[in-house]
Amino acid sequence: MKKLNNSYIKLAIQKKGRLTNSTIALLRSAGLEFESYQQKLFAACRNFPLNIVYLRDDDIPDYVEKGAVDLGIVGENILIESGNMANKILSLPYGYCTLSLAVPKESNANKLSDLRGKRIATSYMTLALQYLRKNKMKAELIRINGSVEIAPALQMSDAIIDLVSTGSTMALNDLRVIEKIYESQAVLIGKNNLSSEKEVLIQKLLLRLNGVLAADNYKYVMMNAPETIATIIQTIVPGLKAPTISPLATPGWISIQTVIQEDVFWETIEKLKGAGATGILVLPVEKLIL
Ligand code: PRT
Ligand code: ZN
Repeated sequence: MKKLNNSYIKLAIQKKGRLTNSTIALLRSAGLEFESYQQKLFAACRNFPLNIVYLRDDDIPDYVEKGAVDLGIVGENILIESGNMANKILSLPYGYCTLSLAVPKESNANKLSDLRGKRIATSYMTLALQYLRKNKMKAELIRINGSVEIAPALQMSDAIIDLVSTGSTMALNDLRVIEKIYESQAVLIGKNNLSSEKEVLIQKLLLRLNGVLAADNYKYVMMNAPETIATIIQTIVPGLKAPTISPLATPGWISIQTVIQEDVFWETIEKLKGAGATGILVLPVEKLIL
């Protein structure tokens, strides 16, 4: 029987599913080199003391809590649903979805309280129960493990609670969302009370992951501007500390280099153009260590 090196940290990721590709892409862009073909159950990184273990997402929180692995990446909904005490360490920018309450299009129900005493099918019993309790609602929850969206058409239920990302599954099944219950995304989770050697390795891994995640939030920008507007430009793009400003060969003109946050990117570019900046050149940032 093959045993994993115990001095390495072990990270469980989804073997095959919605989080797999983004998780592997994130780990690779953090510089980790490992195999990821489908039949593999684990892979040792070639350039970091880390073993990657491929599991079903539902099993990951328990493996982490029991210490079989040190870290895991799952949907936050799965962590909460599992009810276990693994720690959330970092939110990751993928796996976005919303646990939602939906009814058949022709239903008269327009809010949760219209479903008093009715049947609601779901695979997410813990989150659904919390939601009913919080709203002091009595309804019958019916547990279904997959294809929940079919339950109303088969008269198994009057409503469903399920995850929605694009909304096309709901639309295809003639269902309409009436309430949003919980927003989820992928998260990195970890076991409590790890040895100090493992903590050191985890901090190193986090530095790499944070470097990639922070870089995704920024664009590197270079532009030219008349030096008379240098102060205005600095107020529009303060940069990480301050923008780099250097003179151009043309008298009275400067070149400015700085970073812009992705979520305010276009409005910042509009302000820069409005202020008089020209020749704006935008480059991706590969890593950013804050
Ligand atoms: O085999 P394994 O148990 O590992 O995988 P799984 O089939 O249980 O999970 P998987 O791969 O479907 O989802 C993994 C995680 O991705 C989930 O736990 C969520 O955190 C996250 N996620 C993001 C989603 C969705 N989006 C999503 N849309 N999980 C499921 N769905 C399903 C939803 O249940 C519904 O059936 O997709 C359908 C709706 O999608 P839209 O795009 O039509 O709205
Ligand atoms: Zn699953």
